[in-house]
This record gives sequence, C-alpha cells and structure tokens, in this order.
Amino acid sequence: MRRVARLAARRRVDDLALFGGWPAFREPLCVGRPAAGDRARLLERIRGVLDRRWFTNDGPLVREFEHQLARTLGVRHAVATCNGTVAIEILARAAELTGEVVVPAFTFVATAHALRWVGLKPVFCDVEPHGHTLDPARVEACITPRTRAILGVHLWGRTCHVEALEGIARRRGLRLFFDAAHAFGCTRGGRPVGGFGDAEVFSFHATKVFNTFEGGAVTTDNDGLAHRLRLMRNFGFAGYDQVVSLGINGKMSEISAAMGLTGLESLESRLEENRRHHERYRAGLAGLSGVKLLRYDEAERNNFQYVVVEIDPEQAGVGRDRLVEILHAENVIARRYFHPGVHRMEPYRSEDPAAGRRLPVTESLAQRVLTLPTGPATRPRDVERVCELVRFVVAHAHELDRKAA
Ligand code: T4K
Repeated sequence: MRRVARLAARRRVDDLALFGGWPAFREPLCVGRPAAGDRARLLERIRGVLDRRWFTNDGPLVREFEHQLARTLGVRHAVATCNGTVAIEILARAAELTGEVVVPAFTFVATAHALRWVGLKPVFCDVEPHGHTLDPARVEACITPRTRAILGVHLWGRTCHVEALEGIARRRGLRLFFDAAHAFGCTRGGRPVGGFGDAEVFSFHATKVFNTFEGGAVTTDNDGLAHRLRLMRNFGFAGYDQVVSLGINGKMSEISAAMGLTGLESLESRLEENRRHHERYRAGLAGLSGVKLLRYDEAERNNFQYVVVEIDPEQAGVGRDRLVEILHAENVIARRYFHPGVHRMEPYRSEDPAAGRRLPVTESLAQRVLTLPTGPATRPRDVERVCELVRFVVAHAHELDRKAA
C-alpha cells in the first residue's frame, strides 16, 4: 500500500516529499481534472447519436447545443467548433483580418498561435497588475498603421476593461474581439460574457469548467459574420457541391455536443462547487505573508475556474518555482500558467528577443503566478490540505533556504 504523510505530523522540511518524506496525496491532484457530468443523461444522448447514425456535420445535437448556448449567453449566434484555437482562426478569417492584432502576452499560447497560423502578426501588449488583462493605457502604444484589431483575453474568467477597449477600438477604427476561453458562465456589469465586442471565442476543452471533451464556439450578434463563420468551419460549403469561400474543418461532433448539452444542465452546481473551493482557499491562505490569492468581483457571476495565487518571494521567503517543485513532489500538480509569457515562446522569442522590456507586468507575473487544484475532482479536505502544505512551506522558508545553500 502506498503511504501518504499526515500533514500535522510534519515537523521539519526533511518531512517534505521533496526530501524523501511521504507525499501528502496518493494520487496527483490536478488543476484541470474534468467534470464527467451526469453519466446516465450523457449515455442516453450518445445512444441517440449511435441510433441516428449522424455523427457530425451540423447534426441535431450541435444545433440544439448552439441554440441553448445562444440563449444562455444572450447573443444572436453561437457557432460551435472543434476547439477554441480553431475558433479563433476561423474568426480571424471570417472577419477578414490582415496585418497586426494587439494581444496580451500573458495568456495561453493558443491566443497568439491561432492568429499567427492564419498569417496575422500578434503584437504583444502588457497587462495590468491587478486584473491580469490587457492594460488599456498600453494598448494605444501597440497600435500601428497595420493594426486591424484588438483581441482581449478575459484571463482567469475576470473580464477585460471592455468599455475602455471599446473606446480605443472606436477611436482608432479597429475591430474588437475577446478570447473568452476562461470565462464561460461569467458576467460583466451583469451581462453574460459572449456578447461583448464584435465576437467572443470560448474553449470547451476538457480542462474547462464547462467542457465538451474538445470544443469551442464563437458568439456574435453580427448576422453576416455568423454566416461566414458557419461556411468557413465547413470547408466553405453552402450546399451539396457548392463551395463559396475558403474554409477548413472546424466542426463540432455530435458526441461533443452531447457532452455540452449534458454539462449545461449541471452548470450551476459546478460553478457553486468551484465557488466554495475558492472560499476554502481564501480562508486557508488568509493572512499568509507573500501569498496573494486573486479575488473575483463578488458583484459579478464568476466561474472560479482557476485558483490563482501570486507569490512574492521577498515576503513569503520562498519563490514560486521552489514552491511548485515542493508541491509537485507532494502530488499537488500546481501549474505555472502562463510562464514564461507568450513573447518568450517560439517563434515570437526569436523574432523579438527584447520584447520583455516593453512587458514589465507580464514578466513579473510570469515569475510569480501559480494556479492550484480545484474543480469536481478536488474534495474540500484536499483544498484544506493544499493550504496547510503552502502554510508549512512558508513557515519553514528559512530552513528551506539553509538546505538550498
Ligand atoms: N485561449 C486561452 C486563453 C486558453 O486558455 C486556451 C486553452 C485557448 C485559447 C485554446 O482553447 P482550446 O483550443 O484548448 O480549446 C490546457 C488546455 O489544453 C487548454 O485548453 C487550456 N487553454 C490551457 C490553459 O490548459 P495544458 O497544456 O495545461 O494541458 P494539460 O494536458 O497539461 O492539462 C492540464 C491539467 O488537467 C493536467 O494537470 C491534467 C488534467 N487533465 C487534463 C486533461 C486533458 C485531466 O485531468 N484530464 C484531461 O482529460 O493546456
């Protein structure tokens, strides 16, 4: 039988798994363990898919899913896709973007890669230190005569400064889009994310609070854009043998839509579960020097999909990377999202090795931020144990320092 350590029994840093002690968790505790949802409902829908022998290509479940998405998000159109990355690519084509697009450097690499994949140049802009989203004060400086659009990211489900970005886009004649991969179920000013800007893009990847195994969607109120998106996700087909535009295969399958429809039915309880975990983390890490849990605006609806912590190494006495190393050894698979910043990933790094100088907040966050496990596979007791572990590490930071010396 594999053994685990009782946290209360730890006295010294030598009791940590990194130094040979028993890990705190038997199985890895991950940040993105997916929700399986209501199995009976899901299997019933999948049986229907098999019976109908209609597996993809705008099937009945995809249509129903799109209808429900649009209704839930209060938008005219929801165009379901095979994933969020391809959704951004198709959106860029459907919006006929050329040249440059202003994006944050502190995001998942897909935001920039998707643009680059379709021949656009992502221009990296810094984020603001509290919200971690595009800093409107810095966006203007990134705009050149070749800029056509701004693509904000509602990072961690906390919305961008939408109104300020709308103002800039209007003044400078730019399109405005949002990568809402993290923000399903969230609101801004009480309005659901999905209806802001010219269009928004969701990811329904397995690791998301609401998933369709793999999947995504573009939401928009623009009828013409929605029409082009639908054509383009299906090779440009407008009917049998009739190709009217460039296109790709970006379709969602029926089985993904089955998962989506089933997941929508339990969305509220999922969000509530995440909210309670977040509160537990807040209580468990309260008052801990140098460990700052990112807060959500209580006046809005949040999905609490990510538990984001910023480590100040001076105050905590331990750096983010050392803490992550210790947690991993304990089977707590905390993640350094989004280290080291997209501008430091290829091909962008080679093209502009000095980009970091213009991105001081991104550079700092990429060294300090980590995300902790939450979601349906995490139990309340797990959250408490993770907090105890972090507290133990901070309390023994000096001892750790001495070991490293
Ligand atoms: N824009 C933004 C801002 C995004 O964050 C993303 C995706 C996109 C666009 C693109 O959307 P998609 O094309 O992916 O639909 C994960 C996800 O793969 C990615 O969807 C997500 N963002 C990103 C933030 O996280 P990794 O490289 O961290 O994945 P991975 O495999 O390490 O999984 C994370 C954790 O989840 C692991 O610790 C294990 C656990 N896990 C994962 C999977 C896939 C499970 O327990 N079960 C699973 O099935 O990127």
